[in-house]
Amino acid sequence: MEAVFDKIDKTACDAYAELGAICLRGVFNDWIELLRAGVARNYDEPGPYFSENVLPEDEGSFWDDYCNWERIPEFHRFITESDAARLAAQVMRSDSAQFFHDHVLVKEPNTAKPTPWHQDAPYYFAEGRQTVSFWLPLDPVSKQATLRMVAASHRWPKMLLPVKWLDDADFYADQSDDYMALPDLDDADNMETILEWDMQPGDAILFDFRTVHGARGNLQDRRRRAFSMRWLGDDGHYTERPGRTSPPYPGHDMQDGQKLREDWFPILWPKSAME
Ligand SMILES: O=C(O)CCC(=O)C(=O)O
Repeated sequence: MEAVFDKIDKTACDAYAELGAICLRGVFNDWIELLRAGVARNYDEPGPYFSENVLPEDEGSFWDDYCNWERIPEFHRFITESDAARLAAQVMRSDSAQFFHDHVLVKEPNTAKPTPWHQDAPYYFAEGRQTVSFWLPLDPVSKQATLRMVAASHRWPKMLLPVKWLDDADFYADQSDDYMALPDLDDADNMETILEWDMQPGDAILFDFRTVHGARGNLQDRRRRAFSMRWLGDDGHYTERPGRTSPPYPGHDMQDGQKLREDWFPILWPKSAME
């Protein structure tokens, strides 16, 4: 299954709705240097949520940080001035695109630590039928190191139990029947299709908040820097989870079912919504 496009048209939207993930080629070529500079600044000036996901006794480094776009000018510029908001609205088949948050994920060379299979939705307090994350590699990535998607998993009947990346411990203390355990994706009986693409800087994977995804370690001899963005469409709203979400946004003061507050989560498409 290819699911590779160079623009968002009806076929790309249909593939996104059906598979929960597509790869877009070459859409952000002009922004890579700026984003690399932002990642370097993020490392030098970490935010309160900066975390290392490799245990001290293990080799390599897999760090991530999020919710920094308002203080890192390179991220702010990319999010507000690139085509991302328009592409997000188009692929979600939504009139609007509301920005949720940014996320930087860097795997240094020779880091065996995989990114566990997971869905983003159960970690978030934001949900809806119209959602999209963009994952932009800022270095070339082979299929061995790229982000991998389980096709059509956004339509699984229950969400996966969220886990902590450092040690796979349960993310919420109080688990309810709303969640299910991860099926064995290597079991031939499950017949899941894994979507994975060799990628170049400028390409992006677009995926639904409910699509199951993960990555192998980075055993390449180069870094694997990635910049992610999360967007919500017209039906995006706040939902209660059984504990502190990721990201947490303390003091957000939103109630179940409410649209996310626009002073923290701006609507960036249509452009007129910004005026
Ligand atoms: O970069 C990675 O390894 C994981 C990325 C991811 O899970 C995400 O962007 O939601």
